[in-house]
Amino acid sequence: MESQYTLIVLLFTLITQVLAHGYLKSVAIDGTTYEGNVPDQTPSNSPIRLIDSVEPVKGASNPNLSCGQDAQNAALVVPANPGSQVAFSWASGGGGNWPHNTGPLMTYMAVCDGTTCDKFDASNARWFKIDEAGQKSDSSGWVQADIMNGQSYSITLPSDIAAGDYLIRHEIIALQGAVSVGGAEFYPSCTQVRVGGNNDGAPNATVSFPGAYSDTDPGILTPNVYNPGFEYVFPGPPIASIGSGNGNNAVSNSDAPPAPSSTAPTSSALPSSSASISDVPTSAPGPSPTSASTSVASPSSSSTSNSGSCGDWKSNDNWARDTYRPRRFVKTRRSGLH
Ligand SMILES: [Cu+2]
Repeated sequence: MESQYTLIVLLFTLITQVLAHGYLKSVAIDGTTYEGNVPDQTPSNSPIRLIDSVEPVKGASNPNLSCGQDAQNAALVVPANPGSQVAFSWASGGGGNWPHNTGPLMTYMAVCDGTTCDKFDASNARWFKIDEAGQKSDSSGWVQADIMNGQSYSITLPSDIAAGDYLIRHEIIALQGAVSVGGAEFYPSCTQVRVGGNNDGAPNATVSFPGAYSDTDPGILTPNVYNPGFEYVFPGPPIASIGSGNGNNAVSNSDAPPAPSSTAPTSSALPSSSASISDVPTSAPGPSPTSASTSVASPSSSSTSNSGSCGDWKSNDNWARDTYRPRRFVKTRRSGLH
């Protein structure tokens, strides 16, 4: 009898731990949606590389930091263009909304050098950052909280990028456990695209994964993340500048130590309007708050108490949100996310 009870408790704990993590569920490029694969299931045709677990990647030197947990090459390389809109939709391991609300979203690209992306080994990739989103400029919380509320996150591919096959590495870092070294949760994803056009733009610098982050970076070890006035410093390189003058030499001139983005020449290269949160296309208008500040207030305040480890459901009220959440917020959105 007692052992049965123990088993039930154990199973329940395992289930809620899985629910408390997540993965990239789908990608939409200029309005065409490509479903990803449920982690550890038989892969179907997708441009999103299949990972084998919804658990986070831990540790900045983890080889899985490139494309996620034991990521397999995907079957499809899907069309995109310079300036394409790419929208990323995340889900929890249980299929509900993404369960975390604190930490950055960052997006990188890498040329699939010498081959097509369905055959490219991501450990050789030379990555350049094209977007980053952290705290909202109006101090209403993190952009990641909007993902938890069921929204997708959109970026614009660089308008002058050269034609060819690329991996798009879109990543969420969840910081609720990042009060100690190694506590940050990395959720990398890789999507295989073929950029058309006849531009010749290349990035001014590239980095490797692992390599671009350190476990003690101020954006990865964040003991003060829930303190009032906390200002986030993005890890990794600054957003790359893409120019035809950079040429291919710049691409191979890689592995320079990443500069902290606070000291780097950052935002001039990035049109600040290029990134936006948008509603999940399938969501229906509901009786939800239409003001962004109102609807963000509740997730960000719940995050304050959500400082335990991700899998600890007792300190994480999000598991219930995953399981029972009956609706999605639809909200009017303005620019100025950076
Ligand atoms: Cu998690």
